[in-house]
Amino acid sequence: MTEVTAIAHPNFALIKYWGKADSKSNMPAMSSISLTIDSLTSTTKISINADSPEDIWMLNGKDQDDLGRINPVLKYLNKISRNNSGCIIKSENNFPTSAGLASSASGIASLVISYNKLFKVGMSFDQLVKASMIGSGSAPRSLLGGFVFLNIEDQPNSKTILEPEEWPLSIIICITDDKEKIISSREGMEISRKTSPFYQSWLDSNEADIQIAKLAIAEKNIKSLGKVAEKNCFLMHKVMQTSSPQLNYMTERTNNCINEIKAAREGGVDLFFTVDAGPQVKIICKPEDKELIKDRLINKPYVMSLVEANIGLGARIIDEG
Ligand code: 2P0
Repeated sequence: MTEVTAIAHPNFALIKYWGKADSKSNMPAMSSISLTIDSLTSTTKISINADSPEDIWMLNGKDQDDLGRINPVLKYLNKISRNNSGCIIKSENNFPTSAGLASSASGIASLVISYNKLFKVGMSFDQLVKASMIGSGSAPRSLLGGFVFLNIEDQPNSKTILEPEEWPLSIIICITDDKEKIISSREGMEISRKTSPFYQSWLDSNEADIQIAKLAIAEKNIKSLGKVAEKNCFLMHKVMQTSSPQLNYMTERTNNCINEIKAAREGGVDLFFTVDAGPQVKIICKPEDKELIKDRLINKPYVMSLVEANIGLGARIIDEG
């Protein structure tokens, strides 16, 4: 085997992670629950660098001068596999990078899975979780499909709590702006942890939100899941907006989009939304309501494009040779 290609999907958190317990292992300070998003993909092709022990990383066809957040992941993987070879890593995202669409989670998950296969490391699932977490605190969620619970109590553990086919919801992603964000999530989380007066109450509310969301998912109750997901999302943005400097990932376009979605809900459509560290709005709805919601949004001046998705599978190998 000289080359392996893996694919992973981003995930959108319904109960969110914003703040770290430990910046070295990149361990989140709270548990989270996410949905894996099938139509957005990160594909990573990895091969051995026969010419040098250096690692080379290309992202979306461009050579990266700096290995950035993949460097500590590679160091950890090299250590546990006792590998001294350099790698050539080619990553492609079929969606905007660093724009609040969780590209680092899917990018890192696909890297870890492909490395494990190429070097026949045979990592346990716990090791896959640890390796991905070093690269991105939300990446262990992209290892798996469906509704995923990343529990940080004791040993961090990621598990699917409902498979994609068990509750086939639709997701509509409203891209309102595809520019890269100015303050990365990593930087923003540290700013919030150190400065927001609401950070402690954000931490304190995590356990209750997790329990409510888990029950709503088990009951497949879109109304109660939506209620807790939106509450959790707004508290995270309140923490961001009360940080110093202020972190405003939501824009006027985001708010316009939310108002339109709320109007659809008031008109009787079962749906809810969430917004991450970027201006995009993610709508979760029943498949039969998807077209109606798209029709309401498609020609709005604050919507650049709409992307449809279903709940996706976990990270997996798609080619080896
Ligand atoms: C989440 N986000 O739970 C939250 C909601 C953004 C807002 O996880 O520093 O790229 O690499 O662990 O995982 C985005 O942060 O940050 C994120 P690092 P990551 O999805």
